[in-house]
Amino acid sequence: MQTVDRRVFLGALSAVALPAFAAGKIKPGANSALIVVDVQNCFVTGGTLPVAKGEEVVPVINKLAAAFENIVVTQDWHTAGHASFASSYAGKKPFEATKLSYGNQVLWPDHCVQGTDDAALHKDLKLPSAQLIIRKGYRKAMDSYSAFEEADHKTATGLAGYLKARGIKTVFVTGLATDFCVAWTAMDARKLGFEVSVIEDACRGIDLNGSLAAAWKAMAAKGVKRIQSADIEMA
Ligand code: VGL
Ligand code: ZN
Repeated sequence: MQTVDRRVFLGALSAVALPAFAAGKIKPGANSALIVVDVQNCFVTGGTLPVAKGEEVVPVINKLAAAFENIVVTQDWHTAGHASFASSYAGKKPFEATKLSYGNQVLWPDHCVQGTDDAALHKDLKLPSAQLIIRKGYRKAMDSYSAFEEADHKTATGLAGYLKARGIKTVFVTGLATDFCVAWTAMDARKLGFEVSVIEDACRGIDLNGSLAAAWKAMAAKGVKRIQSADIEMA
């Protein structure tokens, strides 16, 4: 008799435990925004600065979009002859670094030049409800990995003001590349007072000299949460 009682008890317990687990998922509300960073042709296979498996983020982000009322998209948007291009300096090669007036700058292949197909959003990215596209890195002399502040850490893009004016308190960052534009965007968002999660499987990294592990460590130190797309409750 005792055994039977215990089974009944365990059955009742799991019946309440299951819905409780589902309710533990994150449900983004009106004060949350999804930020989709640089999902552009330049950063996927066939682009000028391809991130390994960069295109794999597209279906993950498309699916996540249904859970968000507010979506912001960013585009890396450089001039020709941009200060972040190795080709702008005699004797410099892509992936080397240099010092510019605002600090250290990794030099990249020419990429995401304004108005080119390379700079266009990935054709399979389906974000019809996105409300803002913010372009960055458009000043010839200054880069901007972050969607919030240019590389001098002073010049605002206006994104923080936009989000705050609309009552956004929490941002979920996705896109390319985890260790550059995603990480800088996430860390600046923290600095500007937002709650921040990076959705890991909705991002891919460049990983230049250990930059991917370093970025996760730096983000954790700033209070950026590392979550998975499965942690978000789909509407
Ligand atoms: C990015 C390097 C250069 C990025 C942009 O989107 O992460 N990385 N420009
Ligand atoms: Zn760039």
